Amino acid sequence: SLPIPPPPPAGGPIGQKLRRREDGRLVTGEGLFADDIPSPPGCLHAVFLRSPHAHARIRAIDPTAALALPGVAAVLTGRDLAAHVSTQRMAPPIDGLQPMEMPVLPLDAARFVGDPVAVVLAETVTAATDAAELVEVTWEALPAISSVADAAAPQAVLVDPAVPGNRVSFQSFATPGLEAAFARAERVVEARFGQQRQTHVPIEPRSGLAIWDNGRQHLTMRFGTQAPHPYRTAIAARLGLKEWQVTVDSPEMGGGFGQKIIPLREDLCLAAAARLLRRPVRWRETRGENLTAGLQAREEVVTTRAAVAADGRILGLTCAIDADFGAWSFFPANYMARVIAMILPGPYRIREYGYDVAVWLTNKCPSGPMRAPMAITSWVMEGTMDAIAQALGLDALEVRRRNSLMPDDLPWVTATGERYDSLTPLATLEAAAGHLGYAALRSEQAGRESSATLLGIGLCTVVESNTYSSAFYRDAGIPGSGHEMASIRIEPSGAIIASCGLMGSGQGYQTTLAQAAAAGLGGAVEDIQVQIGNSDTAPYGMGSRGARGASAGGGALYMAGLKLKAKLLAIAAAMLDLNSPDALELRDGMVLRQVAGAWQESGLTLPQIARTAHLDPLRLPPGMEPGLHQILAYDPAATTYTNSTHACAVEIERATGAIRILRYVAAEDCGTRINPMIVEGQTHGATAMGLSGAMLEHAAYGADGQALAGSFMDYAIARADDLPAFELLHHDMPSPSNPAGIKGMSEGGTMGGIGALMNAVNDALAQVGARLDAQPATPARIWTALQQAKPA
Ligand code: MCN
Repeated sequence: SLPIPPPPPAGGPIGQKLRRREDGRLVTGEGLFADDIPSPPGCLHAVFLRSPHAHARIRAIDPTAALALPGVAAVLTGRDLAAHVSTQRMAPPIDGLQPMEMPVLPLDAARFVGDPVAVVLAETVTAATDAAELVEVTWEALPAISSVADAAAPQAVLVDPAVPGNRVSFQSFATPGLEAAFARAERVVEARFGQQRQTHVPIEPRSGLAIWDNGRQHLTMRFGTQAPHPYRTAIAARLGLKEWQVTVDSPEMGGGFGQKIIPLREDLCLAAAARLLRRPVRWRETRGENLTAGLQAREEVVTTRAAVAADGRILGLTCAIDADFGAWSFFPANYMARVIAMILPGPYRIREYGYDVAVWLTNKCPSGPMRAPMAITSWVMEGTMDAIAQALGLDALEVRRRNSLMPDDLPWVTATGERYDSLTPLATLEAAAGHLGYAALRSEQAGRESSATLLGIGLCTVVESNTYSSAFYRDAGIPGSGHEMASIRIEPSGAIIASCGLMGSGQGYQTTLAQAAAAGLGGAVEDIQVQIGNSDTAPYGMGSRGARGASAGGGALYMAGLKLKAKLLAIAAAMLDLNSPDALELRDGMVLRQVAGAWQESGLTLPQIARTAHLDPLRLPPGMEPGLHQILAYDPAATTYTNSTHACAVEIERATGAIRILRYVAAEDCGTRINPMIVEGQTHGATAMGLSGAMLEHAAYGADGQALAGSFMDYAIARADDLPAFELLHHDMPSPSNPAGIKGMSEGGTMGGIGALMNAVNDALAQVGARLDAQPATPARIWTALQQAKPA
């Protein structure tokens, strides 16, 4: 990777609370989302026919009646498409992973309720919907696997014939001294943590348009995607096209949360149908499809065993993770479950550690990455801390202090090899607990014995891994790169176009990426236009995911800006007849010159230099290329780790189990903040997502594998009045491994929200001897736990 340049100076564009430039068009209804794109002439509408069975053999599909309906152009099944879209093989070179293959549409069997088995293409959505009802499928229902217990049962039916015992991966790890740590423990404390299946719920479901230009043999995909280039690479590979035959042009995207990174099967069907039928094809996913057949995530059960000394210090820790990945995973399965185990020890000095991670297949919606795939981690670690405090009769905050990494411990390499070079967990813990008024709340709690409500205090310190350098992929054993490419182009008028491979779904990149580029370049933020989302005009990049946009994308643009500034200053020196640019600086688009130690305006502006570079090249220094375009690839030196502490107080009504969040504080360290206002917005959103999952959301299935949450009537998400006002504190320790000191941050709030809420609920329930060992903490479940605790 490139040498790390100096950090941006204070007072520059980085660190400014600028308002989001994109909001004007978004809040006035002028944003162009996929479904707003007018239909090109001849456009067909796609509707998918989906399996009503959790598991069933497809004996035959008869489209005759459907094809007879007016306006129906085609019905395509897995067998029709097999020759046109290659099968996806999931076989990353990871220990313990069973390879799996998935055709674009199933050939022989449907594996979950909602599995697409045919696509109907018609002149209108109504005709396609009516026709889909007329497609006759001869099903032979098979026994369905609806839980890990079913999957693991002896003689269980196989979800995928290639995966014996339904266990798609298993990984195990232990440090050599683990057993000895347990042998010398004063106590062994065990705890269980269950998390329910959830889904991403982007406000805009998946939608898009595929256009095949037969003359040019060229495909245009107008789908909202978080990663235009990997998306294009995958589409081209699956359809047997060269990447220059595919343009991915993402319109505005109404939320992604990990669901819109790679092309899913519907996207591929649209591309293949457009090419086969030589007509544009569009699709708008329904909410029901999105909830049951988009992608799901989070269904995991984790048990921990902590070997502890009498003072609460952890001598050794083990965890066992069972993850239910549904019928298939669109990302290497055991990476996502193993990352929970990898970062579980979080901010604590745990030298002896071991894990077992098993990933199971069931007849439920396939899994994929969802904001913080390791979301359960912080609750597990921090819930274990609370269990230790309870078992030993110690204070929960004190147990955390005793185990916390101290500033002198850095750099710290965890038992699993994660290297923390800057982390401030004790500082965020003290800040959040202090701001919440921890001590006063503890006294208040003790005085509530006869009250109608129970008071609970939840603490959760998060270590969020993000940025994910190329070294991370190598160490995790999965193919992948962590680099991002940036391009900054300055046109003759001085207009600046900044670009990289990210695509936003609400992160405010038009603003933050312009700030990062401006900080490097010395241009004014308002003179920089950020153009992203088009695979042909943006340089190849890995896209927006894993909280890497700010550090990798922002870092790349900052560095490209610095390089281009060096050229601008060299040109300025030539224009000013100076021998060297050493005494020149560019700030806000103006060239400054140091004279007798003071900076003075030189009279030259960035547009004047740009004009010279493009249109008057003979004035350039000898040998310099005309023009102003810098492209640069930045592969981050390391995975960054961001820490935060979430602390909340909740009140639980004993008679009903209703929860009210009284106070919510989060103290965070994400290094240099490009835009503090956007960081706060992301913290609000991520924390809301965590709280919503911990309190309400459940992609529930029946014992027969039937999907039970197909609308917002059944799948509850938090509304504004379910959520508290967030009190945010910041503690910024710049990352030494990032050129601008940036760490990512947009997933930690989800981890902290879950942990703080669940720990607060359990802290309240502990007053009466009850505990919830699984989310969601709905009033009904809390009430049940309270009833069961009564006799004790
Ligand atoms: N930021 C900053 N300074 C920092 C860190 C971040 O100013 N030190 C800013 C960034 O410039 C960026 C935003 O905060 O505008 C988020 O940055 P980062 O944490 O790097 O995350 P990414 O840009 O990689 O975004 C992806 C991340 C993920 S993984 C999911 S999932 C997610 C999320 O962002 N999905 C979102 N935030 C979302 N927000 C919305 N509205 N919608 C989604 O689908």
